[in-house]
Amino acid sequence: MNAPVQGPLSGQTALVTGASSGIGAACAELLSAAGARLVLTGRRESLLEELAARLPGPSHVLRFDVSQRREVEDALARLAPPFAEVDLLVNNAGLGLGLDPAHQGSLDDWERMVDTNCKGLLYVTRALLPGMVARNRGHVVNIGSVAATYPYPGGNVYGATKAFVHQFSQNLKADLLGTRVRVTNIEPGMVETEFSVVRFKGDAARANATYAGMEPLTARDIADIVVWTASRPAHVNINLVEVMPADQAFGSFAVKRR
Ligand code: NDP
Ligand code: 8X3
Repeated sequence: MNAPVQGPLSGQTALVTGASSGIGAACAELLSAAGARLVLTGRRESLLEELAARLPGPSHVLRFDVSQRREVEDALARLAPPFAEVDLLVNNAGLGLGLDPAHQGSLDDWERMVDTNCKGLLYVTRALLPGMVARNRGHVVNIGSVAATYPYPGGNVYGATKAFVHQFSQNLKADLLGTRVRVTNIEPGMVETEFSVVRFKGDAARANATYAGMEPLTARDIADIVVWTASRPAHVNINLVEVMPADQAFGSFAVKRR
């Protein structure tokens, strides 16, 4: 195993869900460079092993599907020292599926988004939070989305799952008052990752078109923010960070004229 790296997060253990690609992988890289030991989770174990091999510091791979409650509980219960005491949980695993209007949307897709983005985040959080409270030390960083606040056609259930993340983050903060456990919700706009390939079910041309002619955020831009929030002094809680590319903004209200 790699030797620990000296940095602002030295001695801390960070668990990242969805570390096999995109924002999660970038978080793992920057958190490792900042000194944290990493628990890398996701379903694609081979990608997690490749990531572990290129991290500068120590890490442990844990394969589980966040949407499967027993899998989550069993996997996290197997964590052994020095990885068992998680200081920083990055709830990043998530997905959007489709952009169909609600009356044509796939219920299967909707269920998967709810099971992953909402229930999965709850399973992991509920499993790790008691330890953080008992140690009176910890930080939950949720990856929400601008879609939580700003609706767009076809965003229906994806946006609603991220609104859930937004509200749950704030309610967590309320429950954790009096403890030294922090809660942060980071809400990005367009970030070029595998997100759109997943949303359009492998249609690479449609995914690429999403970012054509503009400069999206990178996964590293979001990981930078995660490391920044995690390395603030223990008495500072960054509640919410909303971030967009300079090339993205809000639309006006749509009006149907007859
Ligand atoms: P990617 O598709 O690149 O990464 C998604 C990650 O989530 C993968 O590592 C995947 O791992 C993991 N994941 C998905 N489903 C599950 C599951 N059931 N169990 C465990 N892990 C799962 O996309 P991003 O990096 O862009 O997405 C990360 C987060 O950022 C998501 O929550 C997304 O909603 C959010 N976000 C993304 C934006 C963007 O524009 N890209 C903007 C705003 C928010 P594996 O397949 O190995 O399980
Ligand atoms: C992903 C960004 O704008 O496609 O959360 O909803 S967006």
